[in-house]
Amino acid sequence: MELEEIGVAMIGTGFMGRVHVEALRRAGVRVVGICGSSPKKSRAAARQLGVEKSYDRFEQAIEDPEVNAVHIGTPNRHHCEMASRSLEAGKHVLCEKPLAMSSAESAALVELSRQYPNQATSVNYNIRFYPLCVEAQARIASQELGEVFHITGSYVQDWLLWPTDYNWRVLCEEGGDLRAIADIGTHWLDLVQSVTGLEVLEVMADLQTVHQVRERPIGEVETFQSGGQREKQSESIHVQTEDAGNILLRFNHGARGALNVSQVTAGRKNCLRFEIAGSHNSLSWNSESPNRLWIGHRDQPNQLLTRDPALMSPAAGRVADYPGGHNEGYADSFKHCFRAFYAYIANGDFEAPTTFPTFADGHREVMLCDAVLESHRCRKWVAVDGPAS
Ligand code: SOE
Repeated sequence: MELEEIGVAMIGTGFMGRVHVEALRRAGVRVVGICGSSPKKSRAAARQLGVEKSYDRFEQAIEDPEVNAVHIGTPNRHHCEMASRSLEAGKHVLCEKPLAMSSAESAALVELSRQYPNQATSVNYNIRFYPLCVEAQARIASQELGEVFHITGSYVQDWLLWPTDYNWRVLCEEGGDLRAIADIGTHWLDLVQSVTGLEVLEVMADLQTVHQVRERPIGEVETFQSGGQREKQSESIHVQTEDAGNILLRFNHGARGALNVSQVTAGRKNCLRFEIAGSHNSLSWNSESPNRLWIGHRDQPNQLLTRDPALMSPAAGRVADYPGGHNEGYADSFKHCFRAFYAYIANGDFEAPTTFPTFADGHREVMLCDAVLESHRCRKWVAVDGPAS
């Protein structure tokens, strides 16, 4: 199947709906229709984004013969059912993270996807596709760092800093028992495992709910929305999900790590940082200045590599579309993730190795979340269940 023949239905009209539609088009993939939580929202999104069809109901999207693939960008509680029904309807599926509300659900999705070997499935860990993250991966694979000793870092944001900040993600019924860890912590965990090739085996977690009561505006609130919503009428709600957490990590091959996650760190808008210390060099990267990779040396001056296809490995060059000095960032990482997914579908060899995060990776992240929650509750080290992906 040619890339231009592939049609996509986008489910979800919030922040992710907009980002996916734009990135799909930049990847050369046609968006056939969009579906929101009400016919009115579907119509409004189709109009704003210039999408041909608006679906009144999810069923219309998966029954549409023009649709080959479904993108799911809804609150987490819908992921499992929508992904299952899309697979059963014969569609390829790309789902937002976390893949499901529980590891029972994500395991069932992996199992179901095996019954449809000619349909591709992916979970959107887009950060893997920043060029300098691929560069870090290539340098580690070529042994430039030597043995990896430890991996530290954080993923911090401030959009839920105030008790008047609210979004569906704070409710466990909508997003799952874990919030900050599942929403952004799993991005970091997926990224460092993909960059280093190591796997997290055990975790020791301490979670923190800063605001046990939040003010929920009457009406709807978008991710990252602020300001106006505080003037709206609101009601107090009890919050059980965590605003922040610290996790000690044990990887295979003896590597150790530590991760700090927070959605209440003033001034950090959307900041993922990692530092990887190896026996020869270290590497450090920050998503808020994504076009620079710091390379640390013991016996010579440190280096700062600016993203430039001419100066990076071929693998990193493949996910950099612009010359050095022409910054690429967040939106481009989605484009490259989707490009990898649709190149695989267009190629039609569903036994070929995948170059994008799969449902198995998504399931592994949900199992990591289970271990984090158990560790926090029991105040002890917990092994991550099941085989690594
Ligand atoms: C909200 O925390 C959020 O939109 C995440 O859900 C995304 O995965 C991340 O890219 C930005 O922040």
